[in-house]
Amino acid sequence: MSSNEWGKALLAVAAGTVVVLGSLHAVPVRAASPAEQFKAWDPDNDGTIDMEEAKKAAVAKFESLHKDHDGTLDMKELASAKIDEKTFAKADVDNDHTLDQKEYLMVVEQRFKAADTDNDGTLSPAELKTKAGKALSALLK
Ligand SMILES: [Ca+2]
Ligand SMILES: [Ca+2]
Ligand SMILES: [Ca+2]
Repeated sequence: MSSNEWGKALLAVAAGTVVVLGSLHAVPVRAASPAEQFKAWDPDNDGTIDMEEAKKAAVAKFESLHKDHDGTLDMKELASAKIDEKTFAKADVDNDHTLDQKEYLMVVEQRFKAADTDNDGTLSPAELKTKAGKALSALLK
């Protein structure tokens, strides 16, 4: 599937259209729909993601990226988290050119706050769909 098709699919979901991922065929591992994804990050099922829930998901992601189990992630391991060099450099407070879990969670915290546009301490599905919300999602999934 081309990235263009993905973009269209995401737009359709954002517009509230029901997209049956299966109909896009030939996806070897079926990706979770945004709604399913949201549910997975909202274990208390209150319809919003709070900081604790975001950090829990982020820790799970950190563990899954953490293939060599040395306690830190380098730029390469962080590829799917979409952390750019500038963010990386800022988050790497001990300057060892890797992010440990604490440093990773700092980025989560930053992006969470950026995405929480109404400043109520939680993220609604709508807030998660914003640019900042998507940047946060990349750290969680
Ligand atoms: Ca929740
Ligand atoms: Ca570091
Ligand atoms: Ca909010």
